Amino acid sequence: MSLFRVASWTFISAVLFGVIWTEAMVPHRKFEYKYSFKPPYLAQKDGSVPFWQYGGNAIASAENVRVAPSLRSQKGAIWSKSKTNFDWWETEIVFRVTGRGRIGADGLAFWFTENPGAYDGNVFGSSDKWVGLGVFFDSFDNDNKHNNPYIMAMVNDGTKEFDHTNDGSSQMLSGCVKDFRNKPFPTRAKIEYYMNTLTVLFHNGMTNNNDYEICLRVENLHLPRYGYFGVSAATGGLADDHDVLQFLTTSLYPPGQAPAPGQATKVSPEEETKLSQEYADYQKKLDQQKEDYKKEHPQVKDTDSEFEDWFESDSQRELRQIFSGQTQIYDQVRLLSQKLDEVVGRQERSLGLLSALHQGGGQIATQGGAPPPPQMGQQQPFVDTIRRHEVDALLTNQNTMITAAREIRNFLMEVSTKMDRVLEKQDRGTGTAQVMGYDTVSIVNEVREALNGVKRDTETVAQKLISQGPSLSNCPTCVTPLVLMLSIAVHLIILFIYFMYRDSKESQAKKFY
Ligand SMILES: [Ca+2]
Ligand SMILES: [Ca+2]
Repeated sequence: MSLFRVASWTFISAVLFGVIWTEAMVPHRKFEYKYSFKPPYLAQKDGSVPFWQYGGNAIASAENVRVAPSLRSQKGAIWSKSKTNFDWWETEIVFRVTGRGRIGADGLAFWFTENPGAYDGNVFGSSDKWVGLGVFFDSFDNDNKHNNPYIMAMVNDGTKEFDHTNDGSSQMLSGCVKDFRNKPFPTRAKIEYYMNTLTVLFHNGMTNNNDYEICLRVENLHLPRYGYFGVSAATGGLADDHDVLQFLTTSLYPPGQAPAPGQATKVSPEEETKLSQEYADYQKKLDQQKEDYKKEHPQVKDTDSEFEDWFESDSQRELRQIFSGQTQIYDQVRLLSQKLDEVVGRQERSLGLLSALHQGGGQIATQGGAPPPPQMGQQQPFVDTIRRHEVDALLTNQNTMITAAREIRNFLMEVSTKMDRVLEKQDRGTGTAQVMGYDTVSIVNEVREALNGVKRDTETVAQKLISQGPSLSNCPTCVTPLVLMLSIAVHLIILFIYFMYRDSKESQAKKFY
């Protein structure tokens, strides 16, 4: 009893330890709004994005940041205004790369660097020789290895120049071929840097689900402890729209190192006054803008402008419904394809079993006619035709027919010997008419008898054949044609001999006259 108690306590404590250990491994997460942007109101009315600075050909709207538009040789970037103050982080970028061309250019880059880069640089719209991490979504295949669109990560210590002609293949940490252009839903990337391990996950935008795939993972990586986040993009001779819809940063803290709530939100007095001043200014600006708007559009009611963003237009709703419908169709098609694969697999298996059975059919039949396996399904009746009793019936029939054929052959031989005798007598040609007449009558009688015998035999064989039923009519080894041929041959021979005999008799009779 005590042993059992000890064992159960050990088990419980092990489970508890496991739970605690697993929970202890999960990092504490905190959303970092200063390193994030997302709609609605991504950009304010004056076009600025709070906590971010953008430039080059980038344009920010309430819904997204068009980092580079689909025009030739465009470059743009958006950089966080402040440096991070956390060691580990995860960033989710929701973006769209769309263009009318079958291929596009140049691509989009995610940055985490010691200093913010340029807005019109050489590496996907930002600066070369950076210090930190760049994750590139490279649309254009510069090295002609047919491996683009490609996602890759590269770390630079400020000395290396990006090797565009080889698509950076010799400099990258790791990468994966993933198509991110022209997808029905926005594509997403999750870039995580936690405990010196970089993980890049990718969502291909084919569904609205949360199914990320791993693209790359690099361990023992050392990035600058604090840095700036950025996104840049560039077009070349070919051009895509490069839109970032969301940039969401979360700081990660190992268990036990989570920031205390007070500490996390602690701000210096100067910053506090600055922030409250900024807030007051912003509020004032907003009120001013509202006033201006009312003055400019006196006929428009307040509620309209306030609530119009809460409702979607007919076309937006239609588009959303089409998208959700397509997602459902896609899921169903995927499910159907899986089912079809299963069915095909099962059918192939059934066919294999069936052919094996068919080949070894006789063998199986002699083993006692075991019923076919239940998975034979609809093919069962076909296998049923080769049961033991049927094989037996077939063999009996064949034997009967062989015997009948033998009897016919014996008859034929008898007839032929008798005919030979008649011919011999005819050839001699010496006997009297009387003798000849008597002989002829007896021979004719004999021939008639033989004919009747053949007829009887043929009839019995025919009756036997009919009584065997239709199953044998399909039998490839039946003797029916043979019997028929033989009987026809016998008839012909007898007729031929009879005619010969009659002719000779007539000629003899003529001689007498
Ligand atoms: Ca390239
Ligand atoms: Ca390439």
